[in-house]
Amino acid sequence: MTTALIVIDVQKDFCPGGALAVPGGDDVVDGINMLMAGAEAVILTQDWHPAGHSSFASSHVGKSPYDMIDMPYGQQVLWPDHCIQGSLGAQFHPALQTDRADMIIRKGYNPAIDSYSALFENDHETPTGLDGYLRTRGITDLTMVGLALDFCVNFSAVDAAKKGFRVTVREDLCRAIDLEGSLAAARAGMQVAGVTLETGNG
Ligand code: VGL
Ligand code: ZN
Repeated sequence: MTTALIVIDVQKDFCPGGALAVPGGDDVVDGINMLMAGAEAVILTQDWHPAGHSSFASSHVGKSPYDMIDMPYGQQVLWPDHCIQGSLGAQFHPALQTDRADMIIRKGYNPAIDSYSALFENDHETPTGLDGYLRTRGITDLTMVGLALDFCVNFSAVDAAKKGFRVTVREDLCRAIDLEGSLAAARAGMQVAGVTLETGNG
């Protein structure tokens, strides 16, 4: 059994002052650094959108951030422009110990599809390649932390559990956006998928 720590989207744009700030997003950085220090394998994900990405409200006439839209792959929340490739906001939080990462996987680069999950784009079928990477390294167990608990952490945890990994989400090292009940729905969905939700010592 080998466990990897998956650090999801701890980027400037998801921290206070950023374009899509998650409340308390930067509070998790120190605890994640401590967890990384003792981890067997560390993978960072980085939300990485081209300008004009289809998940941005600004790409749709008459739409505002947090509106919903029907995409060919299902419903999609529209976001403020965020994590644009090469921008300052797409950088990792400056205090995150990125040197500990074995791999950094970028996602959301396809202009037509959003990608919350570290394993699949939002059509739930286009792979990012992370599943193969983990398997070829013999990784069986995943601990997930980061931003946002109800979007990218949630989608990543559920997809990984469906793929047969044993997944634990450390809720104390995540923060949520919580749009219209999205946090409660995410917790329920993760539990149904067999994800273990931990709050720290457990
Ligand atoms: C995320 C919304 C849009 C996340 C990424 O990291 O949870 N949320 N892009
Ligand atoms: Zn995004």
